[in-house]
Amino acid sequence: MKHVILGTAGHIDHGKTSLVKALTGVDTDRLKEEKERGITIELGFTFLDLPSGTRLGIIDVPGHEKFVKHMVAGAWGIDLVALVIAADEGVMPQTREHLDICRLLKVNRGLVVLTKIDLLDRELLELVKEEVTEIVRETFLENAPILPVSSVTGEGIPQLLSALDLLSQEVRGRSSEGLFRLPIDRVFTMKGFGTVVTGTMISGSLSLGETVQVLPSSLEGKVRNLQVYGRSVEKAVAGERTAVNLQGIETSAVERGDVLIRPNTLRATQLIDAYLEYLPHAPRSLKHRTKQRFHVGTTLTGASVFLLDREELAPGQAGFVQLRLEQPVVALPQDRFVIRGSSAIQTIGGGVILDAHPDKHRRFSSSVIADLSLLKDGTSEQALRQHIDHSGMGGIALEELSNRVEMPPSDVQTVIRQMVGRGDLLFIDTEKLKVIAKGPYQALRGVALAQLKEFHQRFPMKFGLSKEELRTKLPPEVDVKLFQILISELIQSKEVVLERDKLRLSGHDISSVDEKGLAKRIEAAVLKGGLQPPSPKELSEEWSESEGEVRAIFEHLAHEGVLVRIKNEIYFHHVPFENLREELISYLKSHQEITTPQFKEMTKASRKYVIPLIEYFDQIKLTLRLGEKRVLRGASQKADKK
Ligand SMILES: Nc1nc2c(ncn2[C@@H]2O[C@H](COP(=O)(O)OP(=O)(O)OP(=O)(O)O)[C@@H](O)[C@H]2O)c(=O)[nH]1
Ligand SMILES: [Mg+2]
Repeated sequence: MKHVILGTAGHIDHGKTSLVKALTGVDTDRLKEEKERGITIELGFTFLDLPSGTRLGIIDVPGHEKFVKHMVAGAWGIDLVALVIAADEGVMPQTREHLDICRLLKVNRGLVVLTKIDLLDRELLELVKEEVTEIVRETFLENAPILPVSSVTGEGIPQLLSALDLLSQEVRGRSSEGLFRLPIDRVFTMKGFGTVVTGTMISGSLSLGETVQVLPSSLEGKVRNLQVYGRSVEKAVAGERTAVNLQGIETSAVERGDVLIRPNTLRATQLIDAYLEYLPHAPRSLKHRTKQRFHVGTTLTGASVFLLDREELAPGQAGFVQLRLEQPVVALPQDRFVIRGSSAIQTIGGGVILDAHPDKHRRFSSSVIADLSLLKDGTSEQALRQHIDHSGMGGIALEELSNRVEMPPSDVQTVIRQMVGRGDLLFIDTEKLKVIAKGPYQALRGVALAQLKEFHQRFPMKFGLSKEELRTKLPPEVDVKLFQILISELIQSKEVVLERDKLRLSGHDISSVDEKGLAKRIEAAVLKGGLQPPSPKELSEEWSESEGEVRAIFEHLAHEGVLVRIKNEIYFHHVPFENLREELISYLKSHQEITTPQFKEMTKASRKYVIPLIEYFDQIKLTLRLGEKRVLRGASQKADKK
């Protein structure tokens, strides 16, 4: 069954509620105060099945100027409006204001109903029609039908029904593909059931038993019962008036203006970029940074309006603004909003949300304005691309993107995969669908290479730096996964070498920076030392060279295999070391074992070298210590096996 939502609009006492009753038989004024005062205060809800079979949900709004905020909440998300004008009174202030609100909210279909025609002459009716034609000029109601009715006699009601039926055919169904979102317009307790919230489902769908979350409080509950127009259903979809019985959430913890979502699919925001249309009959120019009332969904909060592209906004002008909100709200790009004045309370403007999670902007920045222009006039896909490009070196995940564009997450996914396929993006995390754009990735790569280069320049004698050290030199938003991808890619492309846990540029070569020829001198000195070689400290003191530099070259030479590092301060030249090793092996082969004094005799070195040396042979598993003696490891194993 097709579902279409109709909202009433119009000045106080012009017969909106009576009209709804004439159409449906239901009196939507339920409150005692409403009955006593004969006015509507809260939103009223009912529905009607049209001859074609479409189910028409009806939201009746109050006309009283004090309750315009309720009217905005009611009108947000309607498909059709019935602008109600009492024929005996004609156009009045809230007639215009409600029309403005509908226009700003981009309600784009509706009709005008002239009520109370039983109270006046037909000639006068023509005059009222002229007045109506005047106010709807250049609005979405310009060519809309004008239907004279009497809710008392029933005259004109059948014609109104047909007109509504016809209009309903033109309404496009909402996408149930998008993120589930239900701006709450009523909260109450149902005896034996607990908390019930109602609203018009803006997008997506919801099923019985699902877990839902209330924003901005983030409270979670379960869908215990689900109703659409008073009938229990398994599943409710976008466009339907939905009542959700929530298990696990107190009635007092929810209020009108909250939004029901699936947990963690959307985040509330207090900073919004928007395109604001300032109404031609606003009383004065809108100055930068003034505080106004901001309506979105069923929420109302205070907002400071930062004008991004001009000093002030004159009546009739439009411009880019950044709204800083007093309370967090849930919003998505393409959502419409209304601004009402904070002192003289009247509707002064409204427009479209462009980004619900922007950065704070500098004013008069041409790049900011260019970006916002694209969000305003471009396609969702272009907007998506822009957000990915701007997400910088940290990349951006699907969940965040779903908060930034008006696109079902499944579509976002498709576009991301296409862009990855084309090489425009790189996956950082295929599970979370986190991506980084090519530009920022290249920039990140540049930063990493520059950091390595700088390190080599500062410490020419060091091989390189550890992965962790390099990571601390990159922007903090770069996560572990991205870092791993970057390092592997740099190694694969042979621009960077990973050796002994150190990263270095492949072109970095210590000998090329050793201008003093220290490496040669050290090699000679250590070779000359034979089995009693000088330490880095001794040489640096003897030659008055920097100890760090000398030590780095020792390390380098050890790395190159010229020296053998036995212990911290003890390096042997590989030639005497190899000779010793050969001698030891042949000794053990003929004598089976060797004591430390015998080994000392073999080396002719002092204990300072002898002990570390023999321990080193144990360590490299050439020898095996058995009490005071050493044997060849292989030989002892053979002996064991026997
Ligand atoms: N004679 C006549 N009276 C009507 C008609 N429609 C409404 N009325 C009367 O006008 C008064 C106001 O009607 P409502 O339907 O409450 O007006 P409303 O637009 O809902 O008012 P608010 O919700 O407070 O803005 C009531 O006394 C109705 O009986 C009509 O078609 N003919
Ligand atoms: Mg009413």
